Amino acid sequence: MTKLQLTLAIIKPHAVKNPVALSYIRNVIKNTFIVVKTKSISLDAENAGKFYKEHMGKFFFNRLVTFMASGKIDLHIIGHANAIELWRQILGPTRVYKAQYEDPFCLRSMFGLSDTRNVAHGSDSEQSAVREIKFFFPDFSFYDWHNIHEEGYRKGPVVFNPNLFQHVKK
Ligand code: FUP
Repeated sequence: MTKLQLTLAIIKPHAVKNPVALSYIRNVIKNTFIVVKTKSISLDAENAGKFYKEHMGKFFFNRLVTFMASGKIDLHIIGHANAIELWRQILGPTRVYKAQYEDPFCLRSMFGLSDTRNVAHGSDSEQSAVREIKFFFPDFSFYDWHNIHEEGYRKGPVVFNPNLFQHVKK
């Protein structure tokens, strides 16, 4: 069985505030991926800017940073054999109007409000996933994940703990 790949999912503020969107997205996540860690935080503008530093200087940078600091965000480290690509496929295209045209049932089509308020984030490569997971979960050990935990999550049994919104080994 292929090893579990990890990616970071971020549910953005407008989706966290919308109970219908949030419960739909959470169901998709927990039914499709192994949820390894979950936390909810408020990001300040400084850290939002650091997270999106590759977009510094772009026309939408200030809007993006202000938006990401406008309310709570939910962070999930999620695992699947093809986690990075699969989560981005479930999200759909970055731009919501493009998403609605090309893929009407992706998350961004159904719950996106604009190119900035586009529901959720997904890491775009293994390298980004490592950087982004370390950014938000500095205590998460990739060494322990690969050497101790991954096999147990992959082979199971695992159960979903709705209070933690995490899968846990049985
Ligand atoms: P993605 O990898 O799908 O998150 O897309 P990008 O890295 O291109 O963009 C990162 C974030 O910038 C998007 F999630 C939202 C924001 N953005 C805008 O606000 N306006 C744009 O025109 C494009 C992106």
